[in-house]
Formats: sequence, structure tokens, C-alpha cells
Amino acid sequence: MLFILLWQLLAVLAVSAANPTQTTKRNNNGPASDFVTVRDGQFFVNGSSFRFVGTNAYWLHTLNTEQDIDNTLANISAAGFTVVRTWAFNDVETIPENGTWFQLISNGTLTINDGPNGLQKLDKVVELAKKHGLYVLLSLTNNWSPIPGIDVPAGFSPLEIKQLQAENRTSPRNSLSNDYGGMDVYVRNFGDIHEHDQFYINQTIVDAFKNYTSQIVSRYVNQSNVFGWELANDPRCNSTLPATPICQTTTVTQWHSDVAQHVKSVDPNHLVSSGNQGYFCADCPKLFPRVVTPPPQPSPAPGSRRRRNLPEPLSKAKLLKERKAAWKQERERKKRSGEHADGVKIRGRWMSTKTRRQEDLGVGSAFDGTHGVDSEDIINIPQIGFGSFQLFPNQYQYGPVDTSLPPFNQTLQTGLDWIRRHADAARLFGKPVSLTGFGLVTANNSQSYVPFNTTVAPFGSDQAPAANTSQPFGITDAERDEAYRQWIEAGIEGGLQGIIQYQWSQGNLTTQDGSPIAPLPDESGTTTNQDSTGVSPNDGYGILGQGQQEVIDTIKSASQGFAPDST
Ligand SMILES: *[C@@H]1O[C@H](CO)[C@@H](O)[C@H](O)[C@H]1NC(C)=O
Ligand SMILES: *[C@@H]1O[C@H](CO)[C@@H](O)[C@H](O)[C@H]1NC(C)=O
Ligand SMILES: *[C@@H]1O[C@H](CO)[C@@H](O)[C@H](O)[C@H]1NC(C)=O
Ligand SMILES: *[C@@H]1O[C@H](CO)[C@@H](O)[C@H](O)[C@H]1NC(C)=O
Ligand SMILES: *[C@@H]1O[C@H](CO)[C@@H](O)[C@H](O)[C@H]1NC(C)=O
Ligand SMILES: *[C@@H]1O[C@H](CO)[C@@H](O)[C@H](O)[C@H]1NC(C)=O
Ligand SMILES: *[C@@H]1O[C@H](CO)[C@@H](O)[C@H](O)[C@H]1NC(C)=O
Ligand SMILES: *[C@@H]1O[C@H](CO)[C@@H](O)[C@H](O)[C@H]1NC(C)=O
Ligand SMILES: *[C@@H]1O[C@H](CO)[C@@H](O)[C@H](O)[C@H]1NC(C)=O
Ligand SMILES: *[C@@H]1O[C@H](CO)[C@@H](O)[C@H](O)[C@H]1NC(C)=O
Ligand SMILES: CC(=O)N[C@H]1CO[C@H](CO)[C@@H](O)[C@@H]1O
Ligand SMILES: CC(=O)N[C@H]1CO[C@H](CO)[C@@H](O)[C@@H]1O
Repeated sequence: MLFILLWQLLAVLAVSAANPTQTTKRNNNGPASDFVTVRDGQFFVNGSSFRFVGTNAYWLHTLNTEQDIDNTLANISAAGFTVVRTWAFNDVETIPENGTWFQLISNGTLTINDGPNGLQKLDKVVELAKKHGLYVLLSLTNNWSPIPGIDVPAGFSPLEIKQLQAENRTSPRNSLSNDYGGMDVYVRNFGDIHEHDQFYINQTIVDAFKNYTSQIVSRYVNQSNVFGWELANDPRCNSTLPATPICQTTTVTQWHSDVAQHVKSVDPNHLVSSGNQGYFCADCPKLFPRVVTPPPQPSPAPGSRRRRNLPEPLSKAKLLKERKAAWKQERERKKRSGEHADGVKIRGRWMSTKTRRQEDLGVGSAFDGTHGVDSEDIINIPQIGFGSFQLFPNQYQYGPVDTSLPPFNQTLQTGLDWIRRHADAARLFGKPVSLTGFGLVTANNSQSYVPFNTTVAPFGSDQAPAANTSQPFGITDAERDEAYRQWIEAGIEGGLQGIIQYQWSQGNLTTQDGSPIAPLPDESGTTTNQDSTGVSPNDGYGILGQGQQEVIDTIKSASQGFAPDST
């Protein structure tokens, strides 16, 4: 009943037209704060609207010298990026001999390291980013922290897991984005139930995480070049540790509401966002079914594009209708090209299929709440300042694929659809939305590819692409650049306010044992050359030597629409 009323209300609102060009033009009448603020679906800094392209560099605080951090940020700034998304957490279960760590989580207690190899490293990142005119978007934890080298075997004690972790490490600590601690480290060290969603529901763990956020957030409360706080990278019900059957979208939404209020109470100066992957849950119960009033509609500037209606709200019915239409189109295409229009080939013979097929398939895991995330419910939490989503087609499914297209075009198209849906959600709910990470693994980079959910590459250098990747794997550099170009242009056209590439690579870095910029073993595999320089981690999305300049050029040219004076 509530849903029907909401639907009707949205339908009424949809009649009042939104002007998309408002979101692609600079607005100079915003709040004068030098902190990033939000109004009318846009970001503002110093009175002007602020749209950005950025890059990810989760490893910044692990670099071994201040000069390395400085050089890296200088290079990022020179490449035209204005925002860097990075990790503001580094949880360990035992104090490492070398390398950076921020928080020891052990035996049910938390200990913060604010020494030179602790939070002072993060201080440097924030300070040097400011020097180079960069904003930092800081993530407070991660959904993913698998034990390097092993899947978590059922029935292992936390101590046994720690021992296995030490034995099975395959790359230096902090090399992978999922090797900085995170939710599962809290879960393994508190309580007796080692299931991922305890992070969201066990009050002791929730309080422990709030303690951590208090320390970090209060430390940078006055730093205006902190773009905002991201509560977690890719929060969802499951991780390497499984979820309990009671975990659902409202569990994750409730946690966001609780922690976002907490962060805002400690730091009212900065925006808070989720960091989620952007999954939808069509027709699901909402904790925050508010309808945000659409921004006021100034008359379109001369020569600007036509007004567009507000998008229709997402629903199962809408998704199924779209899918049916696509299926019908495909059937007609097959008819025209002489292929069998309706049916499947079983043991060499064509069998007819039921036309109900599309309904039977459901709306798919990106839209049905499978992952325990309802990004529309989360964006409507009052303390959430802006929406976020990610796009990693090598790892996750974002929607149905049009199988009539070649594999690369399927990936490209699914990405475009995903971006447009989030741009629609932004316009519908009146908050800015940012794509906080996107990337494609190229053939040239495939040997380095390690998915976020694992600690080892799924295949060796001389093996065929992993059998479990349903998306095309190992595209050419040119295809990557073409997809990035089209995705960025679709994002800008749709009204996204920020787009962040994954991920930056840096060379000429100082090496140190026990850090991700470790010296390479020599021929004998034992001694090390401390004078050698190293390269930032590559999880398959690193671009140094993999077309870095081409990627930068593509992003620069595709993001012209974000330039201050463009209309
Ligand atoms: C905003 O204004 C402050 C103070 O004048 C200045 O330091 C800062 O660079 C400005 N930021 C932007 C993005 O213009
Ligand atoms: C945690 O407890 C174990 C066993 O009592 C002990 O060996 C270990 O030193 C403790 N760790 C910390 C960091 O206190
Ligand atoms: C939550 O964790 C605490 C601390 O480890 C534990 O004592 C408690 O039993 C857990 N609560 C529930 C409901 O599982
Ligand atoms: C969190 O902080 C509060 C207040 O400082 C303290 O009482 C509590 O023990 C802390 N919890 C943990 C798990 O460290
Ligand atoms: C932030 O600024 C306020 C007001 O000037 C001040 O009271 C507070 O100590 C500052 N906090 C930090 C961490 O610098
Ligand atoms: C993550 O990886 C583990 C171990 O391979 C697997 O059991 C789990 O289903 C994966 N979870 C997700 C959400 O992919
Ligand atoms: C999530 O975890 C549950 C329970 O462990 C499992 O049944 C389910 O398949 C998982 N879902 C995904 C999407 O990994
Ligand atoms: C696939 O995408 C490429 C690059 O945009 C384009 O040139 C090509 O025509 C597309 N192919 C199909 C069948 O759509
Ligand atoms: C490499 O780093 C060193 C020390 O930080 C610096 O002096 C040198 O100019 C750098 N070289 C390049 C090519 O960036
Ligand atoms: C720590 O660094 C020192 C000096 O570089 C090195 O000798 C030692 O092996 C490192 N320890 C670890 C565990 O990496
Ligand atoms: C050195 C090593 O391989 N240690 C352990 C890695 O993890 C597996 C379990 O997956 C253990 O069997 C190994 O002993
Ligand atoms: C990765 C990258 O762009 N590195 C550059 C950083 O800046 C120095 C000095 O200008 C260049 O030499 C590097 O190539």
C-alpha cells in the first residue's frame, strides 16, 4: 500500500520536468564554504559547483617515504585528476615488523597507532594532497579481507586462521586492496559467531567500528580537502566469511543510517557516503522511502539541451517490461536474419520455449537484493550526502547481457546501462551521485589480475582465462579506452557529478621489506637490492606500462563536459 502511494507520488513528480543541463553547467550561486557541500543534486566548493574526475590509489599511506607520496600526488594532479579515493584504514591482528598499520584488532580490544608508521602517514597523504590541489575521498573500512592464500575453512579458530594467514601469504601485506583488514577482521576478533553480517548487527562490533571512525574522523574534521567519508568499500551481506540467513538489505541500510549519524555527530563539516557497489532492490521494503523534492527548475539557458522528464522509478514491473521489449527485439532480429526465432537447440533439434521465459528469469542479482544492498534506500538516508556506485564487469554482473552482441560490446553496453540507471537515480532522489571506481582488465594486464574477493590470481600466466569469469576477459588496450570514453561520456550526459577511475600506478618508489613496495628478490631468490626502485601494486587494473598515458588522455578528453566553462 505504502509502495503504491509512493509510486503515485513519484509519477506526479515526474510530470514536473528536470533540466539536465543544469547539472552540466557551472553554478556560481552555491554555499560559500571551502568544504565540499551539496545542494540541488550538485557538489559545491567556495560557492561554485564542483564536478570531478578522480583516480583510486588505496595504497598511498603505505608508501615508504614522504617524497614518494608527494611525487605520486604531484603526478596525479598533473594528469588532471582532482579527487583521489584512498583507504583510511589498515587493520592488523598482530603488529607487523615493518610497514604501515593504523589499528590493532586483537583479543577483543582495539589499539590505534598514531606513530610515524601509523596515522601520521595518513596525515601526510591529506596534507600533501592539499599541496597539490587534490581532494581525498577517505574509505573507513572494507567489505573484503580474505585470508591470503586460503579460503576460510569451516571450524578454524581465529588463532589457527592467523597462523595460516602468515604461512600462506603470497604477496607482501597491503599489496591488494583487500589486504588492509576490514569488516571480517572485526568479526574474527569479536564474539563467537564468525559470520560477516555480525559486523552490521553485533552491538559490540558496531561500537568498535564507531570507535575507529571517531578517531579518524575527528582527526581531519577541519581539513577542507577531505572530500568526504565513505563508510565502507563495497558493503554487502556476504564476504569471504558467509552471511547469516537473516541478513537482508534493511540490515545493511540500518547500519548505514546508524554509522552515518555517528560520523556526522563527530564531524559535521564533511559529506558522508556509502561506498556501495550500487545494487538495487526493486520493490523491496524501504527504511527510508522518502521522496526528495526535485531541485528548483530554472528555465533552460539559450542553446541548451531540451528538458527531460524525471525518470520513472525503478520497479520489477518496469525492469521486466524493458527485458520483454529487448527480448522481442532480439526475436525479430533473429527472424529477419533467418535464425530460429523462438527456441533452443537440444541434441541438435530446435525445441520451442515458453514465451514466459523472461519473467521466469527474474530481475537479476543486481536488481533483486541478492547482495543485501539497496542503493536507493541508502541514498535516501538523511545523513548520506551523495550516492556512489562502482563498475567492475570482470568481477560482477550488473544486469542482463544482450547475447546478440559480441562479448566486448556486451560489457560496454551493460556498463552504459548501469551508469544511466545510477544517473537516473541521482535525478530522481535529488542527490549527487559519483561513480567511485570503474575498470576493465586488459589481456596485457591479465597476469596481474586478482579479484577483490581472493588473494591469488585465478590463473597462471600461461593458462587460459579463468573459467569462472562470465564477462569477456582480456580485452585490448584500445577496447578498454573505448569503453572508458563511452562510459565517462554517458556519465556526464546523464548528470553524474563525479567519476573515479580504478586505479592509479606509480613508478620510481622507494622499496622496503614488509611494505607493498618490496625489493625484488635477486636471481638466487634470497638477497635483495635495497637501492632498487619499485612500482605501486597492480591487481590487474594498474596502468603503468599498460597504456597509462592513453588512459589519462582518454579520461581527459572524455571529461571535457566537466570543464568549468562548458555549457
Ligand atoms: C576554496 O577557497 C579556499 C580559501 O580561499 C582555497 O584555499 C581553496 O583552494 C578553494 N578551493 C577551490 C576548489 O577553489
Ligand atoms: C592475545 O591473547 C593471546 C593469548 O592470550 C596472547 O598470546 C597475545 O599476546 C594477545 N595479543 C595481544 C595483542 O594482546
Ligand atoms: C557480540 O560480540 C560480543 C563481543 O565479542 C559477544 O560477547 C556477544 O555475545 C555478541 N553478541 C551476539 C548477540 O552475538
Ligand atoms: C570504544 O570506546 C568506548 C569509549 O571510549 C570504550 O568504553 C569502549 O571500550 C571502546 N570499545 C572498544 C571495543 O574498544
Ligand atoms: C577544529 O577546529 C575547531 C574550531 O576551531 C577546534 O576547536 C578543534 O580543536 C579543531 N580540531 C582539530 C582536530 O584540529
Ligand atoms: C568470496 O569467496 C569465497 C571463497 O572463494 C566464496 O565462498 C564466496 O561465495 C565469495 N563471495 C562472494 C560474494 O563472491
Ligand atoms: C551469501 O551467503 C549465503 C549464506 O552463506 C549463501 O547462501 C548465498 O549464496 C550467498 N550469496 C552470494 C550472492 O554470495
Ligand atoms: C562494438 O563496439 C565497437 C566499439 O564501440 C563498435 O565499433 C562496434 O561497431 C560494435 N559492434 C557491434 C556489433 O555493436
Ligand atoms: C625518482 O625519485 C627520486 C627521489 O624521490 C627523484 O629525485 C627523481 O627525480 C625521481 N625520478 C623520476 C623520473 O621521477
Ligand atoms: C624489516 O625490514 C628490515 C630492514 O629492511 C629487514 O631486514 C627485515 O627482514 C624486514 N622484516 C620483514 C618481516 O619484512
Ligand atoms: C604453507 C602453506 O601452504 N600453509 C597452508 C596454506 O593453507 C592450506 C589450507 O588451505 C594449508 O593446508 C596449508 O598448510
Ligand atoms: C607515473 C607518472 O606519471 N610518473 C611521472 C611523475 O612525474 C615525473 C616527473 O615529472 C615523471 O618523470 C614521471 O614519469
